Order: sequence, then C-alpha cells, then structure tokens
Amino acid sequence: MDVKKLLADVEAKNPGQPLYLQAVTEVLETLEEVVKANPKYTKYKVIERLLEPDRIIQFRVEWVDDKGEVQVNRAWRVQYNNAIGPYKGGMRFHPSVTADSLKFLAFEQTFKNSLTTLPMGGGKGGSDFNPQGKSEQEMMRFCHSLMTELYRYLGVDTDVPAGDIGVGAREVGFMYGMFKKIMIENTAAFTGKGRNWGGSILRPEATGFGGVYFVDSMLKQAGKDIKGKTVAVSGFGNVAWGAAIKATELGAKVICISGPDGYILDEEGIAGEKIAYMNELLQTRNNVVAPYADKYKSAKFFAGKKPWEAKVDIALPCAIQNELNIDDAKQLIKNGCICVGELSNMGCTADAIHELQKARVIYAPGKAANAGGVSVSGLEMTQNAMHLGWTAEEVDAKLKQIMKDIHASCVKYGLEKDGYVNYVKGANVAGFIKVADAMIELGVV
Ligand code: 2IT
Repeated sequence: MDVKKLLADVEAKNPGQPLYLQAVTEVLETLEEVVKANPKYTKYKVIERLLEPDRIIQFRVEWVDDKGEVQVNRAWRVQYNNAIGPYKGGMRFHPSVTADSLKFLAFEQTFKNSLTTLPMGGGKGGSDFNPQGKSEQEMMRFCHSLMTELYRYLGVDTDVPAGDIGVGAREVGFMYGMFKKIMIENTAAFTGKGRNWGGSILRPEATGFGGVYFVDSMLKQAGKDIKGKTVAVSGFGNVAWGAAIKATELGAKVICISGPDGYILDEEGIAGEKIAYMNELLQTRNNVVAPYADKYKSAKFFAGKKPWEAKVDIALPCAIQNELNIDDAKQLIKNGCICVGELSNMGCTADAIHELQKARVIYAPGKAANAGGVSVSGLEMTQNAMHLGWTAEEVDAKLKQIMKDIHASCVKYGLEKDGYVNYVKGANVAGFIKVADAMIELGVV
C-alpha cells in the first residue's frame, strides 16, 4: 500500500477539503501493516473504494425568519458506507459546516460505528444554519423545511440520523415530526428522540458517560486510577455535561469547564449542584459559561481562553474538530497531564496527537472515546424495533460493556512493545477490518 500516492490522489480528487484529508491521513498512516499482511485488501481495492463515499446529497433549505425575511441555507447528508448496517450518524447545525467537514465526519463515523460492535454503517449530515439567537419558531420552520427534502433518503433500514452540535432533542423532534407526518409512520428513522416518542433513556448523557468509561479503561490499562484525578472539559453541550457527571461519579475532580466565551477554573471541583447549574446555562442557549463565576465565588473566568492552559491530569475535549492544537498539547504535557480523551470528533490536530504520543500521554481518538453516543443510538434502534423500552440501568450496563469491548479491540491492535497503547492505530485497524471484510464478502457492487 503506497500511502503517499493514495493521499496525493485524495488531495487531487478533493480540492479544498483539508478536514477530509486530515481524517484520511490519520487512518491510512495506521493501516499499512494490516493491509500488507492481508493481500485481499489490496486485491479487492478496499482502501480505494473506502475513499469514495457511497453518495453525498446536497440541497437548499429555504425558510422565513421572524422578521418575514426569506433565508437560504445549504444542507447535506453524506451516506458514506453501509457495508455493515444502515447509514447512521448525526446532523450538525453550525456555521462551520461544509461538504468537507461532513465528509470527514461521515468517514470517521464509518470506523466508529464499526467499533461499537453494533450493525451500523457510517453517515453524517447537517447545515451551515447557525442556531445561535434563533427563536423556537425559526428553529421549527428551518427543521421542517430541511426535512421536506431529507425524508426521501431516510428509513429504519436505510439511513438513521441523530443529533450533533446544534441539534438536540428539540431539533430532532421538529425534524422527526415532519418525517412522521410525510411518511405516515412512526418508526426508528431517527435517534436521540424524546422519551415520550421512542427515545432511549440516557441518550443525552451517553457520549459523555461512554467517554469517561473509556478513559477509566485506558487508565486501568496503564496501571492508573481515575479517582482523585483533576479533569478539564471543553465544549458547551450534552457531551461535556455527561462527562462531568460521570467523571465526578467515578471519583475524579472536574475543575474546568468552558464555553465559546472562555473557560471556568473552579479548584473546589464542579460537582452536584454546580453541574446542574452548568446544565441550566446550557439550556439558556446563550452560549456563555461566564455567569458560573458570578454564582460561585470559588471560580475564576478566563475570557477568550481555552481550558488546556490549566494544570490538570486529564483533558477531555468535547467541543469541535481541531480544538486542541500543538501548543495546547505542549502546555498540557508541561503541566503533567497524563491522559487526553477526545470526546469531540477529531478534536486534536494531527501534530498535537503526535506530540502527545511522543510524550507517552495516554491519548484516545474520538472514534473510540466518543462512540458511546452512537452506541446508545444503536440501542435506541434496537428498543424501537422490539417496541420495548429499557431502564437506565439496562442501557448503562450495555453502554459500559460496549465501551469495554471497544477498549479491548484498541488494545488488541494498538499495543506497542513498551506497553504504551497507540489507540489511534488500534481504533483504526479494528474499525477497518470489519468494514473491509464485509465489503469483500458483499462483492464489488
Ligand atoms: O458523532 C457522533 O457519533 C454523533 N453525533 C452521534 C451519532 C448518532 O447517530 O447517535
């Protein structure tokens, strides 16, 4: 396998798509060994086939804002690969959304979903629509309009979206509500649904919970304990909130949370009522974490700064791609950080990852560490198919087991001679093998 040539081809065929190239580079750099050892992957050109998504749907979304002005947005659904199950992945509403960002996310999702052990293919969608400052009515009109196009491509066995940045249970409700009306059916063609209409208990917390279970496994693997460790969490959404709850529950001390306006340092720990207040701030949708420091005198607010400058044992990026760069990585290493668990998708830049690995910081990529969210989505699909609902304990036990299994797969393929686990390699190889073998068994179609 000629990685250089493959990457040159990807770059030439996907001009102006640096995120997709970044995600592909990270994966291909770790697959050389497994491809060399298994000539079937070369014979059936699995890599070349995996570098082209099954299809990308792009469409216009037009809607009328509260002032009566017509607005136009662009939306996509990237159906990347359905070799092992229906396309599955979230919808992201954020001004940074482009064909490039969704393509990288759908590519990552393909390997992530394979790792979950559940039968889900990879997909992702979204729009450059900015939810910030939109009224509930504007949000509803936008979601309805988007769904009058997207519904054609969805279905329980075809493509099952969910939430992501800017899309929570409210937005899923508006989109799924229109889907249900058009299709005259109430099936599991969406996950992250509300509890009253088929949603799984624990889905809002799942990514954060799963991520901390994964971090716990990584620390145990390295002979360390999460108890008593200090934690910094970035991102101002469900993922960060769930991570803060679970990290606290397992005995760690969360001392940093952040929002788009800056970060909070609270050396006394952000637990109990303080986490509930964090969620209150999230629900206001004002995107500011600063009021936390007004309410709790033990806290300091650092405007416009990232939490990676704080001295912590564990860093959990939970916001967006490339939120942790090489300078942040160097600062974390200097401050004695022992573990970085990526709960955002591709949260670290490529050079940041290399820096962390070089310093033997325990590092897990998003496709492994944040797979708990889509895993509970998969469990939601199962419950819907059975017309049943599980208790929080049942869902949590299944989630815990899935994260343990993902961790074991990463160790299987990523363990190095000195005992350090290269989780990037482990996750990529384990995720790849299942999809690649399925593609070969399904023939060239
Ligand atoms: O990045 C992700 O894995 C998600 N946004 C969750 C996707 C899903 O289908 O639950």
